[in-house]
Amino acid sequence: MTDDRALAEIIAGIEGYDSFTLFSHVSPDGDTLGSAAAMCILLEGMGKTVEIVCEDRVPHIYQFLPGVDRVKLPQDAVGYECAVAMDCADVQRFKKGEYLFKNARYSMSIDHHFTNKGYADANLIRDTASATAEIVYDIYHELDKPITPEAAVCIYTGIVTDTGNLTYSITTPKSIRIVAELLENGLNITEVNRRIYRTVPFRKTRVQGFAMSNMQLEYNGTIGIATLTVPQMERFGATSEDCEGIVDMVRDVESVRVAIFIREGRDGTYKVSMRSKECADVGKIAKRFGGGGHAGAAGYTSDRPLSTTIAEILSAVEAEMVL
Ligand SMILES: [Mn+2]
Repeated sequence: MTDDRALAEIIAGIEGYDSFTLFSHVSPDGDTLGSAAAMCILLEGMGKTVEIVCEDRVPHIYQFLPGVDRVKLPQDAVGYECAVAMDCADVQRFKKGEYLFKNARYSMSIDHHFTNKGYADANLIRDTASATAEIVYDIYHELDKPITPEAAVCIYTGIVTDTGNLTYSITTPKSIRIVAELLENGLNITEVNRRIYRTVPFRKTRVQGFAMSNMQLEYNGTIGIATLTVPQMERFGATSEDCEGIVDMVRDVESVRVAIFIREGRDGTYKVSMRSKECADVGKIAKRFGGGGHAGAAGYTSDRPLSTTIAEILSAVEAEMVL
């Protein structure tokens, strides 16, 4: 199906139904929440009834997004006529909300993950978009609806969080043009950036400092590895959300080509996150261990002891690295 045809189907779905359940994925990020919130503003502006559903609670840093205080857990949702998945590459991303999605009269998927196979009745998948929020921006234009100041904050948040503040390779001239247009319409980027990047809980700064000072370098400094156990996190009163970004700090060390961060979960398993500077396909490695992701960023869950998990991932990365 052509992209024009897919967009036309999405527009027909928006115009044809009166009530919508929007889905953000498990472990919600700025794009899945920003694009769902922007979509919610658009639909409500058209007089529709809308709810947003997510398996997990909205992380502290995204609670400033307009409307996300209304995000419901799947068990609290009504389940409206039309289900719309925002930034969800597959149905596993809904977790418990999957039955709601499948029971809707009509379903749509709006996404930019190239792995999205089109599981809905209508699928608008653009892997050239830096963020799903960029596609929502296009939907506003297609419907000729003005982007309200609230919607601008949501779209901007989706784009900047998925592009590493407009610096990752997925950033396109179009991403920056959209941001420029939002700025022309009065978006306060200083304020939004302060909320996303410069409003850090003290416990987060402390637990990240702890993880960094215990970081190890392996294989001539080309692999960086940081770990955190539950007791270590408890020392700082830190949650899993406070550990976001540690793997990126490991990646940023000059000699590091592949970064690994291993965090113990409450259930005793270990969450392994990886980043690669184009010298090993970490998505391939993660897949071998039952996880997923891209060549540059991927992860999986290990139910082996910590020492075994470290040994396994180090040898897998070493075997995969091309320096
Ligand atoms: Mn995204």
